[in-house]
Amino acid sequence: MSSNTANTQTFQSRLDSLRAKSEETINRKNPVDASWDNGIYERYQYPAVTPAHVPLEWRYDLNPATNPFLLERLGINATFNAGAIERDGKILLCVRVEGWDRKSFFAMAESPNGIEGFRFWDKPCVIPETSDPDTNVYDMRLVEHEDGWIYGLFCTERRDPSAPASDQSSATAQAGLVRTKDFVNWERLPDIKTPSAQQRNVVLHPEFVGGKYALYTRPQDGFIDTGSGGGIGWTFCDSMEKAVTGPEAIIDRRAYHTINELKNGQGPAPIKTKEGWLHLAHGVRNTAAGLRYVLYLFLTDLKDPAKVLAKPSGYFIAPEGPERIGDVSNVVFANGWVAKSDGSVLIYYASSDTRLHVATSSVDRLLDYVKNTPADGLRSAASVQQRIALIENNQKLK
Ligand code: M1P
Repeated sequence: MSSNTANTQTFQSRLDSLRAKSEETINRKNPVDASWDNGIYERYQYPAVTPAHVPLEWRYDLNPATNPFLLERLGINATFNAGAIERDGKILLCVRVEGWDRKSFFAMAESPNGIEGFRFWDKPCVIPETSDPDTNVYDMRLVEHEDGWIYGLFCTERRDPSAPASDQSSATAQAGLVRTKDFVNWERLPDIKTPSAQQRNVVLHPEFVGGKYALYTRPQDGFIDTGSGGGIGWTFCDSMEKAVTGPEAIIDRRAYHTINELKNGQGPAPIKTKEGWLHLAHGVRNTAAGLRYVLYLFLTDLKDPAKVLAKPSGYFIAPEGPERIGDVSNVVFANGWVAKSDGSVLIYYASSDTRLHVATSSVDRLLDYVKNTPADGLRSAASVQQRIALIENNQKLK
């Protein structure tokens, strides 16, 4: 047998095995994780989208003449922080895909039920650049606005132009903007301008408020530290084609010794319910082991989405078990969820900047959780009193 024949056989059998593994991952059933039961939401046994879901055609040169060893030339490091939307009964995700080269890009993946079977479309999204090219783009929030467009708001990151040549890590973050009707053709609009030095986690409210576009922002002085930025901001602009916002009012303020003492950010656009706008956000605190990112919920007024009506103490989702470990450990982050017409809610959260999970709940359960869970007492003594009230009420049931 010539060495060429041997190579061809190895190539074909490896390719068959890679294809079989890829299909196995995509077609894997994803049962509820029975070991998890807090009544608020279900977790699932497997992540919904992993690097192994990314098509082989995106990673390997499949031509035996140019890649005889079938090397993975353009590997995928992570699939996480996805925007989400329902279309024709299917769930579409705009996934943050990160290559081995550290660059993130967006790619659409779809599933018939939003729990399993996520398959990427043929090619990643092509996002046009502005005259000031993005170095990195990530964390798209998909918002179907009442003006008829689907907007994608994302973070555009560039090197800090004021950094000396010796500093190759200082960056600036701003809110990039695209719109689409089909998730294939993306029209790039100018970056959103706000009064703040930097922005991340900017989200469009799905309805006009007082005839204007309304935005959740996250004012920040620097790339990592929010500095004087006090929390989740709220602002308006007249147009999305040249979005220049007014001042940012802080609607959900950071507070000492809480889950969001260091920073926070709006997750996806809020869900409209009969009792108010339901918000999913992330909060960050400092620990001896580094930053810890968790998710929390709050409810705002239907007529005035900037007015907080209820906010439970503590976190809603925190990293559990293997979710705790990854590229940036001890992180959960969410920028996509879907409220279905049957009242169920699909929540897409990523763990440790590495892979994407789904959790499920319902609008009714989430509203109950948000309205009836005690607010943060902000002191140990107040927390003890909350627990004693709970215990004494339960004792009366005996
Ligand atoms: O690494 C954790 C997260 O860090 C950033 O979030 P924030 O802007 O709140 O600090 C984002 O880069 C996010 O993508 C990432 O998951």
